[in-house]
Amino acid sequence: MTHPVHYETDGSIAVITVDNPPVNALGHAVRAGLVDAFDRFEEDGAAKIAVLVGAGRLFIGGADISEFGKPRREPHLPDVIARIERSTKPVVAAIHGAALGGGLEVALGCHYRVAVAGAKLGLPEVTLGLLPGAGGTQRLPRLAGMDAALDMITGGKPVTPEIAAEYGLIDRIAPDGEARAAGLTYAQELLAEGATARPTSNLTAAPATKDAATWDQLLEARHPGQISQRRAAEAAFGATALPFDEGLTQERRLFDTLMESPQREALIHAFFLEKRVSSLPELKDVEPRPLDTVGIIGGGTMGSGIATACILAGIPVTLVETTPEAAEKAHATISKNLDGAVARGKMSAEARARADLTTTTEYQALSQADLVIEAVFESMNVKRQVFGQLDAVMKDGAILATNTSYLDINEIAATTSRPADVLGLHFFSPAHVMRLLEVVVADNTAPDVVATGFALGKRLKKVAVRAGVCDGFIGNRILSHYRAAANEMILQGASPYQIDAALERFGFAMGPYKVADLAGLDIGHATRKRQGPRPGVVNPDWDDRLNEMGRLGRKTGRGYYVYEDGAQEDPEVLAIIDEVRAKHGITPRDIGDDEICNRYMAAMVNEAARVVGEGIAKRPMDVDAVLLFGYGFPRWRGGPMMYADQTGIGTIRDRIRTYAEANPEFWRTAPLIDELSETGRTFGEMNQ
Ligand code: 3H9
Repeated sequence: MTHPVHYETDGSIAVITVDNPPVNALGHAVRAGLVDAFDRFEEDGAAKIAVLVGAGRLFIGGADISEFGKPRREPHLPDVIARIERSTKPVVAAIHGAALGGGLEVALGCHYRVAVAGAKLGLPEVTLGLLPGAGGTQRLPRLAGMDAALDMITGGKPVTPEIAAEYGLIDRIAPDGEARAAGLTYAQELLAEGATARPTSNLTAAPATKDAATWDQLLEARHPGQISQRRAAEAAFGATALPFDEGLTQERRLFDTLMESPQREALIHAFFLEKRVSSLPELKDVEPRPLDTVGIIGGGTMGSGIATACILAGIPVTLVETTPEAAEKAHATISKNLDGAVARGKMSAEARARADLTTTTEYQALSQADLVIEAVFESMNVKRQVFGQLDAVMKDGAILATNTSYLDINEIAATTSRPADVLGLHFFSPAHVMRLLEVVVADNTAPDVVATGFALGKRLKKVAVRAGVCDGFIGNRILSHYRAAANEMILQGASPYQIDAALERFGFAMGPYKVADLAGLDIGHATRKRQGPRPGVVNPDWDDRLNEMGRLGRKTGRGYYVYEDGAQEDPEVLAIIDEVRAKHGITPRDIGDDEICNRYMAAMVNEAARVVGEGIAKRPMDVDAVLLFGYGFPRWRGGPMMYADQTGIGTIRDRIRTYAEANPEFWRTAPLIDELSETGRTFGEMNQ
């Protein structure tokens, strides 16, 4: 292996390059290499100034996250940065691409900073459940002042060179170009000026406008239940309250507390699974098919959203609708979505001008498409018809995909003469916004068709997860089960509002009844009718009543909530629920928030374990990804399987057994839960 830190000289300038692909992470060899390089610079009489650069596409992506949780090896990053800052000759950081986390902290330890236009500079540690632990909380405030530093440290979002320059975090911006050249130019100028070493730790931080207690309250309100943001602010306030060294000691202590926290474990799990779920061992050597043009059938919300997602990724789209009016309407919807993307800075005006969208009523227009995604009404008869027409017009080797959310894809595939070319691509609404894509593999789907599904996911910047065929695939199948557990709690005495509030406090973006209102109560109603009676599942008669009353949720202004000045609770709904309880002879009991969360999560984990046990999801992390990226599961809890591991699978099993006393048919433990509880293995171990 070549050494990941190079030292060379260019006249009187030492150029120190971090070369550790793919992101120049500060693993052990890099840290040791940096200390050696800066020792050498100190002793190199010919070198008067040093330029630190990163090889490849960025400066330094941060500490090596894969080392977290393993025994620490010297030199530690704070000591490496102290070594750089202690250099008696000036050091310039020349930043391109990104300087993130420990990468930015290294730059802060340098004496001068130049960033190439377009670079991202940030401290994203809080998004990993951590805080900047290599002096970032002490050096950034000394350069940028407390207000800007607190924003960056607790928000975790990177800033542009322009903003960084405004904050005083960098000294200059180099126009487009190479970091090395920008660093050399700046170093030459500094030499000519006779510039000297300029340790950031010698500076004094401009005080914060708001005090520490106010920041703490603000962060608790902004990130309820999460600890990293508050600890990060606490550390940063050391920059004005304490001498530099004591501030560093406090930072380290708080960093270590976070390193041990379950939230850190969950957030780093979420970071890695975003990439890992789409790497499937069985597809390692499989080449995807070409993917230059996409066809879409149906221009409703889903079809238009999928078309928008494809165009945003630069893929030409041909969309087929049944009538010219419908085709025109779809065209208008997609155009509006794209204009919105330009307004939000998600698409350039040039890319908007190049957007390649055709809407038509002719299936024949799809004859040369590489992939067609059907997004029509959820009826097997309609799908049969569509797939028959596609089979007739599409070229050999093209892929026929369905966006169905529950229909049997084997049955759909069987209606064509080419079942190997058929798969499910299940998008989530709005399809150009939601990150999740379930790639549903039917019995006869060819491996290169699956690989193309994942390739599409990558191009659309989605988190693509493999799922097998069953009613609801991974996500909607599990959802049906935990929704049933919530309905059981309503029947027993909880109100929908209490359930929503408890689960929102747990960390869900929205409680299940607000979600139901958003999706439309008619949708949930239709699903239940289709599924028919299920063992142990209570029929929510109140929901039938709300449907009959035309209370379909947000779209009608009323559902579980009344939508006037936000979502308001409604006594009428509670009265309907009371009537239902009375009809069943149920005396409501008090159900506390803990019980609500425990039951809901037990139902979710139990069904998820069945989904994994049956091979619908290949690995527990696939379930975590689906719930995190498609169902508003709190990222800092890492997904239901991570939650189960952290809670203890035996504890979840015991809870299920307790709930089973009243409803044994619904609360049967999944075989995998029994097996893991008995062997002491975890879901996490199954991911290895
Ligand atoms: C920190 O710094 C703590 C310090 O304050 C204190 C320490 C004492 N480590 O995203 P990509 C992998 S915390 C290890 O596709 P891009 C990634 O998993 C750290 N691995 O590239 C992927 O692996 P694979 C703070 C990492 O060009 C591969 O590299 N830093 C790390 O689209 C390529 O990644 C962050 O939070 C890492 N730090 O984007 C930055 N980073 O190929 C996190 C990436 O096997 N990283 N990998 O799937 C990022 O935001 C992006 O990766 C980055 C590059 C913008 C850097």
